[in-house]
Amino acid sequence: MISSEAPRTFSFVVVSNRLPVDRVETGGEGTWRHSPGGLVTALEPVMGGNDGAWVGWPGIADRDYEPFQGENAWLVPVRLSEKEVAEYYEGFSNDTLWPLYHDVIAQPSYHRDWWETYVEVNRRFAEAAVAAAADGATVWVQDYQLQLVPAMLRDSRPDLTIGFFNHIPFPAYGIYSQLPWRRQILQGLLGADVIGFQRNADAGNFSRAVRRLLGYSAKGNMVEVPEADAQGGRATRVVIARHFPISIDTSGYEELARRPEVQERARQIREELGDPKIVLLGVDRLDYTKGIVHRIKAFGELLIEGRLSAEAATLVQVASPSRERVDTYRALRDEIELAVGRINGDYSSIGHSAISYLHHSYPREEMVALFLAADIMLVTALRDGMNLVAKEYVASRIDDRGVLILSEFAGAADELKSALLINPHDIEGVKEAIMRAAVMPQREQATRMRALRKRVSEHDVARWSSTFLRVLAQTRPPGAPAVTPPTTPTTAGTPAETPPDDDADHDGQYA
Ligand code: GDG
Repeated sequence: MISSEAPRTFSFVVVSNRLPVDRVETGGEGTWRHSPGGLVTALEPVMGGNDGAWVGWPGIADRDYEPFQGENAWLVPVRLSEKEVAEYYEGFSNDTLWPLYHDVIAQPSYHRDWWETYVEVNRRFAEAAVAAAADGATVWVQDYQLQLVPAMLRDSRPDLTIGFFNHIPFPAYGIYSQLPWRRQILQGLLGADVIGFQRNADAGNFSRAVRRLLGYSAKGNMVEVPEADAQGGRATRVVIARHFPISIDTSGYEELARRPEVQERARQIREELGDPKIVLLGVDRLDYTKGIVHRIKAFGELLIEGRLSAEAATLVQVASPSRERVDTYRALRDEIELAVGRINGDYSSIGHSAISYLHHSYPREEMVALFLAADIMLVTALRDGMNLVAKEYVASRIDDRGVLILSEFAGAADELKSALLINPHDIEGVKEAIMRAAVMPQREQATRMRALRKRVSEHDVARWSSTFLRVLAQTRPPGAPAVTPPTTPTTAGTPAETPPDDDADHDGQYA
């Protein structure tokens, strides 16, 4: 049947690898389930106030779904075949770009056929976005899976205002330049009007790659892209490349932490753990960038050396299942479980585990109860764009208690300076930080936690999206339809367009 209705178009379009809903098929019945990830929470307030569409993959291969109205946006599912999931998503995105952009902690795989599929799939996302975008619309493309989309959009629709946000790090030139398709990716990104990064150092790495690989001028936050003008003469288009550190729905976490049933659950968790003196906590997707093995090693050595006793201290490690079809992730799971098994074999007793290892996902209420139950939060990422878990822990500690141990290689370290900052590769340093946290006086805990909470409450996710969209709006030609940034109740009194704190040199890089 051919529909006589014209396809709907929107003045604001988000494009991300995944839709904010998952398709669940059980026994021939299909339903859409809201997937409350960080990006969904970040963009919901913006979508709610605008005439918005969201383009993304619904999580099931080889199925066509019609666009439909979701809670806050018109949802446009993009079809991917099994082969495309294997080559574009698990292959090029998760086994080439992910390890490369995280400083080759794992060896990236370079396959030409994966690259070709990445190009094809990026084109499909771009076409779906073009079809959904009204004349003069704003399109916001998310993350490393879709780096070619900005230029594809600009080629076919010069009327659009295009933003891109990279959720993961952008590596130093010496690493980035390994990529066989390094110029194509830069050209793809430079189709945007504004390219956002988590850290100042990421933006600096990007600008340096542009200078060295394309020879364009890139000073401060501005890249000058040479273009032909309408008469075939030379023109320059300015692209803004700068950092916009992402954050969380701070007041949502505080609200959960205030609930009596969540506080009761926190007490219960400690009881179930055998009422140890110190509860240490790690919460991560099971990923090699998160430094889970390093933290288990540090904890294990403290037990071996007798500096901590298994009766007095328990480590709870939530490792939520992730990318289980990629070989490196399977190998990591084995490595972590071997390390946990060894320590538990040596130090656990009947009814009490040295490490409570949980390979599950939990509802957010349970996560907040865990945060409230934990005296020490361990974020030991070897490289991380931001690390939202660090911010969630801080937001949940409405009692101003607890100590955050935070890797300096996580983007969050640029903002959360009152945490105990560590180098996760330095196992002795991690052990020292754990011991310092274990005996930290209540008053010092409170001073540090108050400073951390202030930062996270003044810089929440609504502020992140509104800052990005305001900078993007400033690049729009006069007369184009405006996108309304969300209101930021938690940041009342702070102008949303204030750039994030910027005390690092723009060209500072992590080699
Ligand atoms: C990428 C970048 C950047 C985890 N397990 C459970 C659960 N989670 C939630 C956490 C947090 C989110 O997942 C993970 O966010 P992170 O920021 O820590 O890490 P990535 O998944 O790697 O995210 C990262 C982020 O994008 C945003 O830009 O910060 O650097 O790598 O919200 O709480 N949530 C629930 N149950 C779980 O078991 N409910």
